[in-house]
Amino acid sequence: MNGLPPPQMLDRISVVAAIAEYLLEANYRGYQPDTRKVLVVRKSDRTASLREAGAPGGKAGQQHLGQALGVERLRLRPLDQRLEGTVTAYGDLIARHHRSADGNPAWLSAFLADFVAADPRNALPEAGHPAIWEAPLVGIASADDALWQTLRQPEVVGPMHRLPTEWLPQAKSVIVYFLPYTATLRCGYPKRGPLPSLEWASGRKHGEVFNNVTRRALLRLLEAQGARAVAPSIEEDYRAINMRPSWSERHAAFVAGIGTFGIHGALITEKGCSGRIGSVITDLELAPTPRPYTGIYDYCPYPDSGKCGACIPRCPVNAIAAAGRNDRQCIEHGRDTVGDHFRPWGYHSCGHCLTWLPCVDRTPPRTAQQQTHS
Ligand code: B12
Ligand code: SF4
Ligand code: SF4
Repeated sequence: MNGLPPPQMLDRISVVAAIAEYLLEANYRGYQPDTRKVLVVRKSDRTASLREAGAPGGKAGQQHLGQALGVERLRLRPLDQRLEGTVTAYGDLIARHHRSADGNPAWLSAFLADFVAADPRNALPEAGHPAIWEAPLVGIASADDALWQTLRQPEVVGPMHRLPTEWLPQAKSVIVYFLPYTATLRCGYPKRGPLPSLEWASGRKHGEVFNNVTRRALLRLLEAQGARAVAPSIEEDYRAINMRPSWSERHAAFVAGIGTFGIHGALITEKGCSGRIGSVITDLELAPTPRPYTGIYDYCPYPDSGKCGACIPRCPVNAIAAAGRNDRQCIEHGRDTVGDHFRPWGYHSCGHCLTWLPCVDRTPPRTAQQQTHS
């Protein structure tokens, strides 16, 4: 297909991982996925028996799923019964991580690092199942930080951006993490041409599924410590209208001391910009991470000195310019050009501005030359 080798067939591990994920979601309070989800999520694995079998919902769906997997009777719990207190795939990991009474958030970084390293879902379904994410960077912001009000200004995000206390009335802290792509995914991205690699396109899709799993794992960890917690991006009433979200994880990361923006739009952190972001609001009092910057572009040399600018010619559709970004061009390229190319896999979205630039895996020096890393 399109000159690219077909992805490898689904194997037992990824089927088990898909079911484990489904069960976790099905038993997470308030989250009621369709039984078809396992089939839909794994459509990209190109397993004919799963794909072609069709996908009814409800009881028929469960029976059908069981048949497709060669299991005589697959019993999923009714969605209205929660498995409170039972062991989850990461239950033992949660049991090993306890918060310290002084609000030091180091236990959160340790939990997330262990989770990303140990969870089998941090893997592509394709050949060799390489890991998608490395250990995340973690930052904490106080729910009272004055910047949350600033984000509501029209030129920043806008009035639809909700305060932490509008997501969780008792909110005290906002936990934000940055998941860096592994070097395998980053370095496999083509240096030239308009398209990402198959692995990157897959990592965009399955990596965000894993990001959701991570958000939920963090909720579970906090709940196990007796705290309340909400992950706005997976809440039912989260919205992004005209590309303006009711909760911006990139801006939340800025507030939590994780990094500043680059002119390409992505957040640049000490581990670079090549990654995705997740966040959880909690009523736990945690020590905020210092913000070692004041300006919104402090980690990108271009606005101050005109140096670097490597992301401008790297964008295949000229969506990045000194004068600002053209988000429509970016959407059309990701949806139409990349989406058409990877249609049989159901993948889309470009990542040129997260690869082969001086800021992809580090904060560039203020006088960055036009050089490429890893
Ligand atoms: C809408 C959206 C898009 C839209 C529009 C992009 C945009 N305008 O931000 C489209 C579809 C084009 C898009 C594309 C991509 N996206 Co997108 N997208 C989002 C989404 C849902 C909201 C982003 C947002 O807040 N937009 C609002 C506008 C206002 O943000 P902004 O223009 O960047 O903000 C500027 C102003 O605020 C200004 N500003 C002015 N005054 C002040 C004052 C202060 C104090 C501050 C802080 C800022 C500020 O500075 C900012 C930078 O210029 C987030 C998920 C989320 N909920 O956070 C993901 C997200 C931003 N996307 C992400 C990614 C990875 C991508 C893509 C690489 C696609 C992909 N492969 O996944 C491309 C990259 C495009 C690019 N160069 O940025 C990641 C970013 C990771 C990172 N390292 O930063 C996010 C966070 C998803 C995630 N959970 O990880 N995306
Ligand atoms: S490539 Fe250079 S100019 Fe572009 S965001 Fe990164 S550091 Fe800034
Ligand atoms: S994701 Fe691709 S199209 Fe969009 S701004 Fe980045 S390089 Fe350009």
